Amino acid sequence: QNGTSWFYFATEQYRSDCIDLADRVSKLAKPRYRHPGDYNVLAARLGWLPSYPTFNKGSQDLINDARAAGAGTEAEINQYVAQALKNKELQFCVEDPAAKENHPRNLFVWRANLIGSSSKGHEYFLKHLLGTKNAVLEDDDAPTRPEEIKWREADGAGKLDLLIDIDFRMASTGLYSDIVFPAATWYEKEDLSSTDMHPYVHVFQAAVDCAWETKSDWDTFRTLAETVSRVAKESGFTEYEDIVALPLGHDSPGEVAQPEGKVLDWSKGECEPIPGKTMPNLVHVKRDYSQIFEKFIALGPNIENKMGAHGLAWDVSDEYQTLYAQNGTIDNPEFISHGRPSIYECKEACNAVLTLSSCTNGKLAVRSWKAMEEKTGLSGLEKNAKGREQEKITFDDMVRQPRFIISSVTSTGKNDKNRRYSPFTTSTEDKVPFRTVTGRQSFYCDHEMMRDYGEAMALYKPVLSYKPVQGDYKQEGIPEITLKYLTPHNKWSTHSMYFDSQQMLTLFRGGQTIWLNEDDAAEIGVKDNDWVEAFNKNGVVAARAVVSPRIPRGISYMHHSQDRHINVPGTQVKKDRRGGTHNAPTHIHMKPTHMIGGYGQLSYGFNYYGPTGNQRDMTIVARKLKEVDWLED
Ligand SMILES: Nc1nc2c(c(=O)[nH]1)N[C@H]1C(S)=C(S)[C@@H](COP(=O)(O)OP(=O)(O)OC[C@H]3O[C@@H](n4cnc5c(=O)[nH]c(N)nc54)[C@H](O)[C@@H]3O)O[C@H]1N2
Ligand SMILES: Nc1nc2c(c(=O)[nH]1)N[C@H]1C(S)=C(S)[C@@H](COP(=O)(O)OP(=O)(O)OC[C@H]3O[C@@H](n4cnc5c(=O)[nH]c(N)nc54)[C@H](O)[C@@H]3O)O[C@H]1N2
Ligand SMILES: [Mo]
Repeated sequence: QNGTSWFYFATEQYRSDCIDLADRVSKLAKPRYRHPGDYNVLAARLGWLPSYPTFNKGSQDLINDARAAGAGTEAEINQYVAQALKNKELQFCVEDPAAKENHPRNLFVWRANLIGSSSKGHEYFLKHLLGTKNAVLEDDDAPTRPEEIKWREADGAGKLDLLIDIDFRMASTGLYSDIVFPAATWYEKEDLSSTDMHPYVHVFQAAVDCAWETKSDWDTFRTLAETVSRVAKESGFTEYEDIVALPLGHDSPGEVAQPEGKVLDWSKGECEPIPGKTMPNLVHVKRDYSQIFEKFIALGPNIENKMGAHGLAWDVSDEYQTLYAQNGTIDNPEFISHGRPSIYECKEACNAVLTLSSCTNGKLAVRSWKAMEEKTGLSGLEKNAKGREQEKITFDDMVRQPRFIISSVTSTGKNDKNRRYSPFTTSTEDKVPFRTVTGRQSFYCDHEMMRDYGEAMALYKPVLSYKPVQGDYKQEGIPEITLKYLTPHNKWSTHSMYFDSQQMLTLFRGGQTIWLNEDDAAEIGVKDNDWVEAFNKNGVVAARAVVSPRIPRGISYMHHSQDRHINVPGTQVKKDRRGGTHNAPTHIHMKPTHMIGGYGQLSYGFNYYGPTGNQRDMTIVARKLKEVDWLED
């Protein structure tokens, strides 16, 4: 599931989305909808974006119903599901996100500080997802009600039953979680790291043992798998047939499923619902909760023969075979994974990745280029991995020193020891077609929705007109100023990390700050280091002012990202509420054109494509916080 859409609905932000798309469309077009959430419903329906929880009925119930109605094969069951959707006997959850049966219930947060750093619309997370104290000032005030989403009163009880955090810091997410699993730091565990910031892959190693109950992320998930499997056995909840609605993926046949970029909505009778074509693929998966652990600890059969990326696949069977000896095998005749290569330990899992990845195994890198040659009819691509066929980077190699990544088709660019990576060079130099509708770089994009929004060609678009607060929050004798509100990345932290380390706290002010232009600050009687509160309809934050001529007039800057545990006093605008974080005044804005799918480069790719959680074009009201009240709880 793409995060932006998931959180937009799970935190009920469609209720307060102030963007009216009537202002945004081309003067020559008639927009389908005015509310951005409606476009996301369309995107779920037409297979452009994933959408989870998916249907307002559990998969097993759905399959049982289909069988009772005479469906036998998977194709017949899919047909049943498509018809049930068409007849409106079945719904996508995004059509009714506030309905209890459509709520997400469990959420694991791992390697993210969701509630502190990434929660755009932070106060709505507190209100609707967690059902806890929050400082949302004005909710349910979207200027136009959605047409495709059922409007219900929000009960404010919070959707989640269980929030689990896995972290080595007690960050904001931990503060709000039901359970916190203490994680090993980078010097207490074995792990791999690679990034697009440099051309190396390197390892983490344990310099010291894990403190007390701390575990590596791998061991935490393995322990969880073991526990869930045990409980599944005890409770008899073992096998489950799941139907996964999979969007039309980039580099799959689905990317040419909706030709000419025409938007045809089966729910409006414009076409028939056909899985994988006019709606998502429906993929059947058999789950057995009693076997999660057995499967977790071994390398399974699905990658025994072929692996690949970007619509290509190549033989890995010989390399898979080497893992039997390298890692040893799972030895338990009762397990489905009996006799398979072990990935029980972190290091075994790391070595499985290194052995099977075309970026760390030269033989497979060459095969990946061969697969590309076959697909494109080009020759000579193999040379990109030249000289490295014999290399097989192992964990222990990298204990000695980090290693250069081997060039493979999994990236669009080339690199070698004398050349830094740069994207798309396989296309510009080797003539590998760009993965677009045309196979070329596209400047003109003829999808119907791109044209509706006047964006078939790149163009300038003015700042959104964002709705200011409506209520009267004025305070006698305290002047206010309305400013643009930007939240760029912090110079004194990496997201929320290191912000609260003693060294960093002594380097700059030591707490939350908001940067103001000196003339703007003077206008509201604020001097450098004074406390201010900044609010809009989404929430309120309290911080010390950094008054600087480097900030242009009319703009305020609050760095992303701080946590809710250092200098978070009460506010005047909402008396019993603490001023939250930089994300308290933000709100997710989604751009409909980012949701387009089923059309070449405009197709969904997991972790690659989908609407961004834009929080720009925001304004706040800033004023001096005369009284700094630290509140009692
Ligand atoms: N308003 C606003 N909001 C933003 C942004 C913005 O510019 N403005 N930027 C956005 C962007 S670009 C991003 S990338 C996100 C970042 O958002 P997040 O990724 O949620 O932010 P971090 O604070 O980096 O959270 C990472 C957490 O993982 C923990 N961690 C680190 N290593 C490990 C590990 O090995 N194991 C475990 N279990 N935990 C570990 C850290 O302690 C930390 O708490 O925020 C987004 N939110
Ligand atoms: N120290 C530190 N380094 C980091 C990170 C960190 O948290 N701390 N995070 C890392 C991560 S995950 C990311 S994504 C990157 C992010 O790094 P960048 O992409 O550089 O992002 P920002 O710092 O959020 O914003 C960059 C600039 O965009 C300007 N800006 C805001 N709105 C607009 C606009 O509408 N138009 C234009 N043209 N400019 C605008 C802001 O004023 C700001 O100066 O940084 C990475 N590096
Ligand atoms: Mo980022």
